[in-house]
Amino acid sequence: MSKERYIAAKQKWAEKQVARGVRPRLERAEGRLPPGQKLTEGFPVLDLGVQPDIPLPEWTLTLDGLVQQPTVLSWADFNALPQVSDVSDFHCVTTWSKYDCRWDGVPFTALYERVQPTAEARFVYFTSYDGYSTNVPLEQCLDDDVLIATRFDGAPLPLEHGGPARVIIPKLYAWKGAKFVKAISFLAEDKLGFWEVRGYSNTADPWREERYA
Ligand SMILES: Nc1nc2c(c(=O)[nH]1)N[C@H]1C(S)=C(S)[C@@H](COP(=O)(O)O)O[C@H]1N2
Ligand SMILES: [Mo]
Repeated sequence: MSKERYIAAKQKWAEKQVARGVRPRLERAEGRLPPGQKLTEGFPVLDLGVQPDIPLPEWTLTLDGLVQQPTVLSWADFNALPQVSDVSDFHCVTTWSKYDCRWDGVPFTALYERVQPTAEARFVYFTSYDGYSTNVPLEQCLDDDVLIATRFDGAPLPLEHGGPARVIIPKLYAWKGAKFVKAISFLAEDKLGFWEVRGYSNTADPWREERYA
């Protein structure tokens, strides 16, 4: 994990804090839909058939693995962390995309700062309250558009879309973003998640159509 990359992410995040509020991603106005995707106006729900309803007083987010400060955050602790607002497009591997999703929540970089991963940490493994899991390289989690969202389109994140908190990683297919997130582990070696062990791509770049391995 290069320090430079972390600092660059922090700087972009700081600029976003200054701008605050919503900043639609206009950069991709041209050719905005990734190959093989269709635009949807609705917001389909994809899950494993279980939507775990965790009462907020019982909700925790565990941050562990190769970190200097292993932490279990309560809902209050989590919401006391720095906040960010971001608008991004959402691409599901089943070929639907949704434009201009507005997410509010805690930037991944804030969690990174809180737990201070060791130099050995290079991968992140997410687990969820419904038994789901997924994995992403740490560098990609440090992009300024990666957050743990608690609000969608200005309202608390509904349970069906992963409330109370879900991971959003706009540059990857949406299965890389864990709904109902419960734990985030920092690892030296990559560890495949729920769909990754079932043949989905490990890299999941919608612009390269990395759907299945
Ligand atoms: N915990 C959990 N997270 C998950 C999933 C899941 O089944 N369980 N499905 C993934 C998939 S395949 C997609 S496309 C998105 C769907 O998010 P949505 O239901 O809000 O559209 O969540 C991802 N995160
Ligand atoms: Mo998906």
